[in-house]
Amino acid sequence: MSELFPEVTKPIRYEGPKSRDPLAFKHYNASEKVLGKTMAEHLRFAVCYWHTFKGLGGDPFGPGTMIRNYNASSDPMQVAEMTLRAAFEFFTKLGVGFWCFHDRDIAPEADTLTETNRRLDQIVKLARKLQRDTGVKLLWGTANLFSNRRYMAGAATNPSPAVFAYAAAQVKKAMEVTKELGGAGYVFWGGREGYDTLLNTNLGRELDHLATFLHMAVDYKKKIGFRGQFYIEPKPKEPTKHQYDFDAAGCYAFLLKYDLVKHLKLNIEANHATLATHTFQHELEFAAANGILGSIDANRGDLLLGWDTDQFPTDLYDCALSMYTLLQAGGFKTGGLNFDAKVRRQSIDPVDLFHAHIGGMDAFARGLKIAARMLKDGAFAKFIRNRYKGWDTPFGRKIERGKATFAELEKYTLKNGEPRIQSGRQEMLENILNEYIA
Ligand code: XLS
Ligand code: NI
Ligand code: NI
Repeated sequence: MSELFPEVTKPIRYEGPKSRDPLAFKHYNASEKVLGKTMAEHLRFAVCYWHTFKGLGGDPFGPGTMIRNYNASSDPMQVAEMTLRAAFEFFTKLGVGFWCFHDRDIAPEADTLTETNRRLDQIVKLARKLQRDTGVKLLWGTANLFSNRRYMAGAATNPSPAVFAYAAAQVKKAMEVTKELGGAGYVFWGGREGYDTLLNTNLGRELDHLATFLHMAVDYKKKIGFRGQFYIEPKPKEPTKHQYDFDAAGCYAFLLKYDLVKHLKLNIEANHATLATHTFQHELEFAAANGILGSIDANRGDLLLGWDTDQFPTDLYDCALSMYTLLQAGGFKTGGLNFDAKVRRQSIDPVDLFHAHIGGMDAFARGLKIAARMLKDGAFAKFIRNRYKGWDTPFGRKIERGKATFAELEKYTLKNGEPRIQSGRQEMLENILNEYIA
């Protein structure tokens, strides 16, 4: 097979902000240090397999528009192999350190589980070799528990224990291959874990089943000695009307209730935050505040469309504010920035995949640099510290420690009268933020 990306003859290089070459980085300079770490170490970019190589531009109104040379065979396993080779050509030319996949993205499902697993093993063997040859690593693996018709009513939350069992078998295998490929993590995204109508749903029972499923995965992780981090990926809806992993707060409550919080962190996706009517930064901030910030699916939605459009991230405010929260939380440990994003239906050329990823990587590199400057200057941190300074007085501390009573606070108020209030200065702070973005 010829190369998939002949128009990209050499790896994408950093040329600096003055470059006008659309196939060069203007801001992402992998080895440049920011706050003591290289950009590559901070950002840990990953390319996702499903959109980038399996997505062909189809939408509910029409099939795919993109013709790729790695699909030019009637043998599905040959296609799988050619796709994997094309993917590693892409990772290497782009210069990313990581990739992510679903089991069914890399090897097509067969008629029986035995044959499906055999196919997966065959492709995983090649993936191992290509990883070794290129140095590209696996950020996380996952199982597709939503495409096959058997999962139409959910996987772990299916009304049938036989479907639950099938899903368990699939996840067992997906965890094994993730381990074999040295994956730094494993993601649970509940594609159809939710409901379309409560008229046919036992919500409480389904939630219990989901927790049982995750506990079994935790046990199996121990059993096989897989040391990667488990993540759960919040999303409020789509494909179901209501997903159980609705948002960061909903996931946290679920993990707490079922004693899973020490086993799973969150994989926060920007577009899912939008669908949950939160900002991307809010979701990250909530996860960070509760010690469950794990990894990021980097993309963006379209506020006018209202579904998971999975566009490439280009919004500098989002990139800067998300990096600001991430840096304050200590950065990624096992996680990274996975581009869970797809090029638009009209972007039919293979080179469009480069433009998309270069733009996303540059946007986050700028976000990182902006966030680092905001942190160094400490303008927002100082403002926030000052805003809460009453809590640093003996009076505030006593309340924070839980040592004060309502009666005492009533006494304090009767004595001191009306509290002095302060401006929130939102507009001033927004103006300061704009100065950093510029
Ligand atoms: C879909 C999800 C999916 C997960 C992986 O909306 O974002 O792509 O990241 O299963
Ligand atoms: Ni995602
Ligand atoms: Ni998504």
